[in-house]
Order: sequence, then structure tokens, then C-alpha cells
Amino acid sequence: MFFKRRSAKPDTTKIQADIALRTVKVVHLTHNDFDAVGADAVHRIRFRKEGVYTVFSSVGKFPMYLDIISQIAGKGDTLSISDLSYRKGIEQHLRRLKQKGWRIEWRDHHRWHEDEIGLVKSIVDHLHIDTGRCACGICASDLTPDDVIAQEIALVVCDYDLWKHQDPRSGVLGLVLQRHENREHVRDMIMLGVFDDKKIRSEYEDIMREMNRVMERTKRAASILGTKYRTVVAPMYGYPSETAAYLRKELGSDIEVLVSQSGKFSIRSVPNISHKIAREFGGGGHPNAAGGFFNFTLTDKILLRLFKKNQWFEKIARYADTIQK
Ligand SMILES: [Mn+2]
Repeated sequence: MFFKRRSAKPDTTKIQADIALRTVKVVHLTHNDFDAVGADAVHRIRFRKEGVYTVFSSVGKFPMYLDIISQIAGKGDTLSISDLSYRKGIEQHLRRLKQKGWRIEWRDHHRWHEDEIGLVKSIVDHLHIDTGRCACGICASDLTPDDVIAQEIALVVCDYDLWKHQDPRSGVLGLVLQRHENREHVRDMIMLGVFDDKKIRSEYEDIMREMNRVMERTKRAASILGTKYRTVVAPMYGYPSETAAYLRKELGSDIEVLVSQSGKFSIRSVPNISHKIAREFGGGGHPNAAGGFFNFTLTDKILLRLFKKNQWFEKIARYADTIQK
């Protein structure tokens, strides 16, 4: 039970074969959330003729996918990266991709250091970073500036991704896409300018019920820590963004950290320090939402499972307290 995997591993052998035998001209390597699905819809509108093969990747698997693709001949085709940010050492993969004949375009809205931008810019064909927009919005303005549907997709996605939540459609779709099996359906619908249908509705209602249970369970398991900041740390049972918002409302916290059984954590904060805290623990992200990784021992895993906390809870809360607003 302890070591049971929650999700099936992506079939990398199939992805490798699919790309090697592709008939399309564009490989789109992107993140796995609503922003990424929107960016993918925009790519498919722009490259309807050329054809797009999409790889949805977690932040953690990003370098592995780059490594896989860099072993395949590019033949002048385009590798378009979106909604994924710079990772230390990634330039080696990029150089190899160039040698293999790939055109590389990269669009992202995470925070990059100046030297990272300079380094990557010197290798890739196009780099566009804009922290003021969602990745889908950057893709839409770069690739489909005159397409009405693509612009509307970007509006809805940015509303969700940048936490504005003014458009009711964005909350529904963002939530429905927490189930990865809904990705293709949502993408194909929004490409047609359809943002709501029967399947989206029923998935939404089902997820809402499940999510309410998860949020309650997380609240019961939460530890309230920290001195300068009120930091809530809890095991991760799913729906990190929504659960963090719920904990903030219910427990009046400044920082929320949700820790999964593998040691991966996601962090949200009122002060603009999430990315700084995450960086200390092998991760990164945005000022108000980021993620990282605790190096769990077996004991850490057992304690988290049995007692809903371990040594890392105090560690991250203490580290957060050392950071200025
Ligand atoms: Mn994004």
C-alpha cells in the first residue's frame, strides 16, 4: 500500500515512436494544466495545415522529454515549448536539439533570471517571455493575432491562470482539466469556440463533489506553523490550487503548502515569496504559486502517511519566516 503509484506513468516509448514517425511539422511540448491546453488549442489553430503533435508534461518530466526528442532527427521541423520554464542545465538538451535539426520556439510566463534568458536566447530560434500574461496569451499574440477564437481562448485561460476569476467559464474549465483525461475533449471544443457542453458540465459537477471531500479532509490534517507568517502545511490529497484557497479562507493563513507522498509539494502565498521558498527546496515558480521537492526518507514517508506530518513541515515554515515580504 505504501508504495502504490497513484497515476499511471506516461508511455514514453510510444511518445518517442510517435515523434520519430511523425507526419506533422510541429511538436508542441507543454505543461499539463488549463494554460497548456489553451496554448495547445492555439497551436492547432495556427498550424492546422502543418499538423501538431502534443506532449503534455509535468514540470518534473520536462527535461526527460527534451532528452527524448533530442535523440530524434528534427528535419527542419519545429519544437514549440510553452508554459514550461528554464531549468538548470537545460541548455545542453537545447544544443543537441539544434544539432539534430530542430527549430526551437519557446513561450513562457514564469520568472526567468536575466542570464537564463540570455543563455537560452543564444541557442533557440525564438524566445518570448512575458510574466504579465498566461502562456496561452503569449502563444495567441505570437501565433494567431488575427484569429477571433484564439483570442477568446486566451482571454478565458488568462482569467483562470492569473487568478482573476472574473469569467465564470474559466473556473469550470480549469477544474474540469484537473482530470487529465478531459484534456483532449476540452481542447477540441475550445478550438471550435465552444466553452461549455454536456460532458464538461457533468465532469464539473462530479469533480466539485469529490473536491469538497478532499478539501475537508485536508483541513482536518493541516498543521498551522510559522511565526512571521501563518503557514499551513498539510498532506496533499488533490486539487492543490482550490484546496490552498479554501485553507486560506478557513484558517486565515498567509502561506499554504501541500505535500504529496513522494515529497513533491505545491505552495501558495499571499506575500510574493512562493518562488523564493520553492527555490530553496529544488523548485521554482511564481511569486504567489510555486512548487518544489523535499528529499523524503522512508521515515518521512511513513510519518506523513500515519501522522499527517514530518520534519519538512517545520523546515519549510521556518525557512519561509526568514524571507522578507
Ligand atoms: Mn501557465
